[in-house]
Amino acid sequence: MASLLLFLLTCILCRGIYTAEFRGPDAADIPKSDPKGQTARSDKNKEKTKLRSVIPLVDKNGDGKISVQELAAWTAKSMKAFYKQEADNRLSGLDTNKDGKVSWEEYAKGAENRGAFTEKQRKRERRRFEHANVNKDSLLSSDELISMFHPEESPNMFGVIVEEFMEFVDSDKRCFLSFDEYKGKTADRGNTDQRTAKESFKRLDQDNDGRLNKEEMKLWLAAVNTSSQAKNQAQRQVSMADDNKDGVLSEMEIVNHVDVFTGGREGQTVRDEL
Ligand SMILES: [Ca+2]
Ligand SMILES: [Ca+2]
Ligand SMILES: [Ca+2]
Ligand SMILES: [Ca+2]
Repeated sequence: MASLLLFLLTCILCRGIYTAEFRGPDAADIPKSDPKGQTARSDKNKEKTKLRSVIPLVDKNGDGKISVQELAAWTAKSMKAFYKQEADNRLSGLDTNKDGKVSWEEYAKGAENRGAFTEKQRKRERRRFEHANVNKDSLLSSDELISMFHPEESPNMFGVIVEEFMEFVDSDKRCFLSFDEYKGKTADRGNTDQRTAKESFKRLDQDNDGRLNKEEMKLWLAAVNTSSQAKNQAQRQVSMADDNKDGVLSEMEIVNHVDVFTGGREGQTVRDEL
């Protein structure tokens, strides 16, 4: 369940961050509307102004249009900056001896302080810690710490996460994931219907033997990492806002579809595609 939770959290987090990054940090402070609807209108105008100010930063080749690639790169960059900031904050909380790194003892102490750190969890976290510690100095740097909380970002973590996941879902302990087991984990909250689950399962089942082996499960992880999600999201956003169907977005197309970039439903389908 922890890994599934991780997938869900990642998706939810991404939804929030993508839109927050594009909208700018203080939009949440603006009241939604007043009885005359004037505040709502001025909200929209503020969001449009912010969007306009971001466009030149996204438009890497400076041709005045935003391509899927430019949008995806911007989104991924924003997400990664957020992960880095998050890891720096966590590090300063965990690093009790102030050497700028997190030892296993410091990490475990932090988990204990948050409450209910069972022996099983300790074992699992320890295994993650070992894999995240790329340079094997027994300490996690801020960059290595990202792998603990966002293992989908680091291919060196895929093996251990698949192990964890299989411990939870491989009900018949055959080291393969059947469609029923997969469906049970992706469709159990009503967010993915049977048909979508079947399609995504088929995509992952590369050797077509009707079950997922560990290597195929790693593809699943690769599909939820920031770059993949950013690419999917950028494709959807461009197709939703590209009024003249030339495959890129002009400033006017972006501003005319402010909702596509500043909130609402975008990101909703990320998990459905897994
Ligand atoms: Ca461009
Ligand atoms: Ca330390
Ligand atoms: Ca297979
Ligand atoms: Ca266009």
